[in-house]
Amino acid sequence: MTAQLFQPYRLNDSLVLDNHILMAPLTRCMADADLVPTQAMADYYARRADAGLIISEATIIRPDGQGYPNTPGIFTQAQIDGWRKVTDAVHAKGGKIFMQLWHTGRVAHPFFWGGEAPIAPSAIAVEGTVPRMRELVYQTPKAVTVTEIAELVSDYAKAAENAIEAGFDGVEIHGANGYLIDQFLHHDSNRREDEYGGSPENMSRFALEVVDAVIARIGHERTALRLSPGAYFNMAGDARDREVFDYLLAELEGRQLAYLHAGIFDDAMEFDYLGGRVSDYMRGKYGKTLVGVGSYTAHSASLAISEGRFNLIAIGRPFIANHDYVAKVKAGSELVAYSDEMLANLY
Ligand code: FNR
Ligand code: 8K6
Repeated sequence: MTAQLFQPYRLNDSLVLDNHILMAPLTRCMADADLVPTQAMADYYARRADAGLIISEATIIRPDGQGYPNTPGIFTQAQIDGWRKVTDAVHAKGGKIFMQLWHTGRVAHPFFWGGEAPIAPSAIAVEGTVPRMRELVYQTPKAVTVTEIAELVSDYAKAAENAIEAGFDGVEIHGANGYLIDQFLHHDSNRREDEYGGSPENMSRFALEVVDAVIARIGHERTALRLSPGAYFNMAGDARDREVFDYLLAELEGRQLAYLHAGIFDDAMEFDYLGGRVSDYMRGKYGKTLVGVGSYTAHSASLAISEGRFNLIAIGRPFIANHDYVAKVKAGSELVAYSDEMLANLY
């Protein structure tokens, strides 16, 4: 039943994956104090090199993008060199790896970089406190100016260039899960009245500028994007968000990305304003390579792929619990169940 998962998949002329299973991006908060990847991280990723493609944990493009402790960066030479050890280790075992590029926007906390307020499309705070550091209350962000938006776009492109210098096979722009790019795409967090807010075209502008700047720097074959049309994390949904994503997905269809990736924890969740599941909504609007995700097993993913609901599957938590996930599924052996305590170490 799962045999087709182990067939190669052609993303484009320059990238053919050995199988249909991607390791989902998973924040582990294990970089060193300078946000440099460690040898333990290189070993952790190398143990998972038989995934068709590894997507790295979200990696911040600049200091004010940080929202959690010890998340790695890609804006200093030491970080580039640290990531080079990771990509060399993965490539030595025949694997492929993309870097996920991240700015957390209003979910950032100045505690981490010693600044004043975080930045976001509009001055609207997310409620609550930073996970694992509950003493840090989220602050009201400062609305970015148009000049600052242009700097952000150029910082994403520079981060993509740095990722290629560090040996990555490509990048996945993190446009999902309520972080900066997603904050422009939802009415809950974007109340702007300039050319970056108010209409589907304006609300999609920042996401498309980032995508186009990254494509211009490293090529469309090496550029991917993750999106969360369904608001579920750090974000409230709004029925008007639907037309923003309708517009954005139509624009993306013409851009020859390596792939488009859904951002959701459980794809059984249904969203009224999307008419059902996130993956089904995205499939309806986007005909090119789509990566499904969210509480799938190899069996349920295989079924979904055979039904044409998406093309590739990303696996998250089971890959934390089983470094040999691909080999185990292939052999039909039993998987270790994931539990949150496993986040304490990098095995
Ligand atoms: C995540 N997820 C996530 N997503 C993302 O885009 N960037 C990230 O850095 C992270 N980090 C992260 C850490 C941890 C501990 C978890 C559990 C999840 C979401 C992840 O990529 C995936 O979408 C979900 O875990 C759902 O897939 P599974 O776990 O059901 O296969
Ligand atoms: C310090 C931890 C850094 C975590 C980074 C982001 C991923 C957190 C995953 C925790 C699970 C959150 C689940 C939210 C699902 C909401 C479903 C309605």
